[in-house]
Amino acid sequence: MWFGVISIMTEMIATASRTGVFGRAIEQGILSLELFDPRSHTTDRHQTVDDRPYGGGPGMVMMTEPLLATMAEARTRAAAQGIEAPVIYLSPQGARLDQKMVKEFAEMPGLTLLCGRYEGIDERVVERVDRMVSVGDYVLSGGELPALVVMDAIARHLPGTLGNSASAVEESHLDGLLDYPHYTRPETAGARQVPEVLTSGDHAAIRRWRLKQALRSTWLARPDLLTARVLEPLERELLSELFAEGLAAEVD
Ligand code: 4HQ
Repeated sequence: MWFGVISIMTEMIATASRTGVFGRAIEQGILSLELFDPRSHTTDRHQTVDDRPYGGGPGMVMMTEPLLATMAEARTRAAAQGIEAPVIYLSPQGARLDQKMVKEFAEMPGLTLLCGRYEGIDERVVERVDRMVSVGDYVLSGGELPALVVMDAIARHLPGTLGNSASAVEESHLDGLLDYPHYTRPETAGARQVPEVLTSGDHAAIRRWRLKQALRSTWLARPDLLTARVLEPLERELLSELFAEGLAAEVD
């Protein structure tokens, strides 16, 4: 998959993209990333990309010309590789990113992520983007972190990445639920023991325990996720058990 990122802070994207699942996906050629800086589409000595808002008020607004020229450059670069990469503007006014959207994006050949700074971008550029995506209801100082969030979540879904092979299969029956608790060595840490079932070697029992724990933490932290979900008979049974136990964490 091809990612183009339009940003006046390309170093932020470049640095993060060298690490973790993302960095490895690039090394393996599963992902390619191209950075586009609107400052390279300015003509003045100070490489100005922002100006004062019409109507007054605080802060600055990113100007149309450098952004539109950069979008054209990104489109040309993608097209040269036979890729169509719709432009997504990261904004709190966008549709909230969720796992369904991530999976949809992961099916696409490319995406161009447009990162704003200051108070945002001129509305005439907003009119030219294909979609707007938000990573949550809070205000950040730029779209770079949201762009990294979007790309990281997508990267895990691309065939061949670490996130894909192992967890994708497993995740299918836990989709839409919060994660179950994880343990590693030592078996005893302080006074706390690893739940016995996990060292039993009984894989069916482990699967059942994990599903039950996932249902428990989802019910406690995000009940809205459960009401949005069609529950399997086993899931109903495990939830009933949990309620009967008063949602206790462990029944040793
Ligand atoms: N931004 N989800 C960029 C955000 C944001 C979010 C604020 C985006 C500032 C210029 N983006 N503007 N939340 O807070 O995507």
